[in-house]
Amino acid sequence: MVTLDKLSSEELMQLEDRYGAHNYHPLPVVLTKGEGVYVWDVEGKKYFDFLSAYSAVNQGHCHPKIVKALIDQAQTLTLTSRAFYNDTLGVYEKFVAEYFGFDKVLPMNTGAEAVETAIKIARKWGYEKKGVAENQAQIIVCEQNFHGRTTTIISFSSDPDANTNFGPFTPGFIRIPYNDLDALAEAAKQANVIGFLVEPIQGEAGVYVPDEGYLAGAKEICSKNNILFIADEVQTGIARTGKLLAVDHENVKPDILILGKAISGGVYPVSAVFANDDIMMVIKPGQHGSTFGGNPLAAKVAIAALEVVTEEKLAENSERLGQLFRKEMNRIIEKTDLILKVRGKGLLNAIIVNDTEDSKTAWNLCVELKNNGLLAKPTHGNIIRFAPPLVMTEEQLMECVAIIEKTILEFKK
Ligand code: IF1
Repeated sequence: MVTLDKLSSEELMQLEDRYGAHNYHPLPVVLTKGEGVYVWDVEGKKYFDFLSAYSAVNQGHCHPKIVKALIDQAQTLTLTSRAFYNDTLGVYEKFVAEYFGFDKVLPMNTGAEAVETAIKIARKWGYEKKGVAENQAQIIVCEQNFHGRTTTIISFSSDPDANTNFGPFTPGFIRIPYNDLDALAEAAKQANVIGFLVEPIQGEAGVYVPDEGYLAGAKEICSKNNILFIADEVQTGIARTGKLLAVDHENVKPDILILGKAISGGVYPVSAVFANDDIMMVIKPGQHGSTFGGNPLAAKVAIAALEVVTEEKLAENSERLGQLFRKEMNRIIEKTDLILKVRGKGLLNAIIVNDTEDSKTAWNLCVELKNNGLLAKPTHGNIIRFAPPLVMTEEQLMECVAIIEKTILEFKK
């Protein structure tokens, strides 16, 4: 019999391997505690977290204000369902709609659910406002997109891992190259197009930052063709890229905005879809929903998490430290052949390792970074994503740069 408080990392990894589905391949580190920019493994070793739970813990691990909101509300009322009103939902909806500048919000729980919700709203708008013929609506998406794991979302993925043997797929999507306004203009001419769903920076594709002007140009093409610009900011939103939203870099206002992850500071699953009334009001009672969406815990946690973003000026810090980080990475790149380049915005960055996509070099580098006290994860073979919590200080960032520099310069393939 296993007792739960005395297990080693090795034993805990074996438990996951034996009893959990093998849908992940984690780095071999077993975490037990987090605080701010740090996490600790079960043997007590301390690390800088450079993943931030895929940008969900932008406010830092176990932020006291967010945790307090969770605890206080958990002792009062957790879930009513939407069959009844409660005294937190409306307050949250007003707060968050004003925070992001939209008439209305539709609360959900996970990022994928919010993307599904946006697709449903856009389609309904297409039929009822744009006048598209029944079941003919098309949504434009991009190559290398990542929007989640549901059957409809993987239907328009270009990643074989995401969709092989998961068919049959949901029709109604047109895939075009990312960062290609000509391709968008061309696709926009096709019949029955009602939306363009896009990540302002492609995360899973390896922090692929589009050319300046791409988002503004895309929005313009959408407006001209009466197509909804749907921004998936699940990963890029909430100050991650140096502005509250990544679209803010180009002063673009999406018709539909999708948020998740850090809207709760990683404390509780909260996602949200925003739109103005002319779009959102196509959804009537009974046509969409979720048992947990917008529940009192989620509402209180999200308000606290967003207050932290403002109070602690996380967007400004992300912008400033992001500039410094890329400058330091470029300095290191001068000294080595191992890293080709750094790219990113704010504190969403990636370095490109000089090796083939199927090589183990990026993975092995991450193992060495871990041994040196910094946790990051490769994406797409030879790319390493660096996304620390946005509460990091300059001094801490420079400590991290030193770890990364030492690891890279000492690394042997
Ligand atoms: C996993 C990446 C990050 C997202 C965007 C929707 C969702 C995501 C733009 C769905 C989720 C995740 C999920 C995570 C890995 C991950 C990821 F590597 F795939 F790209 F963040 F970096 N839209 N992103 O990035 O949100 O349903 O998961 O709440 O383990 O699959 P979700």
